[in-house]
Amino acid sequence: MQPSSPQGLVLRIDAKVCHVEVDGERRQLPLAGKLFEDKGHERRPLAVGDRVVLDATGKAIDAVLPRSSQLHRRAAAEGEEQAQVLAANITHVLAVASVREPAFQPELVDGVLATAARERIPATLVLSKIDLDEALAATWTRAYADAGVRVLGTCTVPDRSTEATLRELGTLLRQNRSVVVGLSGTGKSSLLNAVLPGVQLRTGDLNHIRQGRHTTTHTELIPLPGGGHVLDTPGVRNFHLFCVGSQELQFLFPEIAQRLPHCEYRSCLHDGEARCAVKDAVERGEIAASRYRSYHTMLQDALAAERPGSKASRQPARGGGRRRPRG
Ligand SMILES: Nc1nc2c(ncn2[C@@H]2O[C@H](COP(=O)(O)OP(=O)(O)OP(=O)(O)O)[C@@H](O)[C@H]2O)c(=O)[nH]1
Ligand SMILES: [Mg+2]
Ligand SMILES: [Zn+2]
Repeated sequence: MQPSSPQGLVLRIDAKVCHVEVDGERRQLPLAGKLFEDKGHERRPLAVGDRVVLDATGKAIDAVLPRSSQLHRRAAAEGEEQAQVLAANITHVLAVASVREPAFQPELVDGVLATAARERIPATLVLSKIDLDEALAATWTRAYADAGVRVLGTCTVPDRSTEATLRELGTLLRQNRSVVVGLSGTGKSSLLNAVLPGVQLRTGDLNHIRQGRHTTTHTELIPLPGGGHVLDTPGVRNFHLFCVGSQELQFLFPEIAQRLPHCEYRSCLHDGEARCAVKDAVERGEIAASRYRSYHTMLQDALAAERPGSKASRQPARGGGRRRPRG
């Protein structure tokens, strides 16, 4: 690589072209075949947020620079296990989940939070549409506060908007390069519009979303006027951890790992072992049942993947994969 090779920042990736910011100007560059040669277990050779080096012509991407962080999930692909990188070089993850419409999905939220924890990226749960059910919002807020997660309850409906939490969100966004992740229709784009002056993203109506159509169709990196960047993403339907060992998993759930010293067995996986402090804490309501269910589902997945000769981890976890927690 020549020291003078121009560098760029990936703002958006379409089917055949990649939008790259180079010296303050936006260029659309083809995805050169050579990038696919060494993409390892990743489904795509680069992600939004990547820094890239262009070739001498400035018209092709020559290389992707090492990432400081990435948010990735297990891709729903056939054959070999693959990771889908949703965003690269981010400093903050916003998991957006609405209280209702669509209903709160703990497994998805916990998948995002666990992935962020694994990458050591700070994360915040944005509990959106709290106007639709304040009691339920309070229940979820408590469950995640018990897990040591920062929760911001928000409403963006004019006249009912939660000004203090929206301000706090604005501050977080300006201080970070954040990625916003959640189900379609949870109000991700609405939040960015409400918080960031001058940002006018398209937002959807729920009928459209109920038919399975997303409003935001591309991940796009948006530079913010007061500093920071944010990546708005299309809704995801699930968020499965990519390759996590069964022993490692509990450390992605702080309230579970915290109890391990009180379990009878030092190698306790909190999966039915005798005298398990996690089981006791769940029974006493000190750990949210939904959090434990998420952990348990992910654990069965990890154990299945570790079995010799198993190509298992893409299959639904034993007993837990399709179960909907009662909340
Ligand atoms: N009641 C209520 N509705 C909201 C709130 N925020 C957003 N909505 C509505 O939720 C719907 C979806 O909002 P979007 O911002 O497009 O959702 P999104 O998460 O960006 O959806 P995708 O781009 O498809 O992933 C719209 O009809 C919004 O008006 C809120 O705080 N309260
Ligand atoms: Mg959107
Ligand atoms: Zn235990």
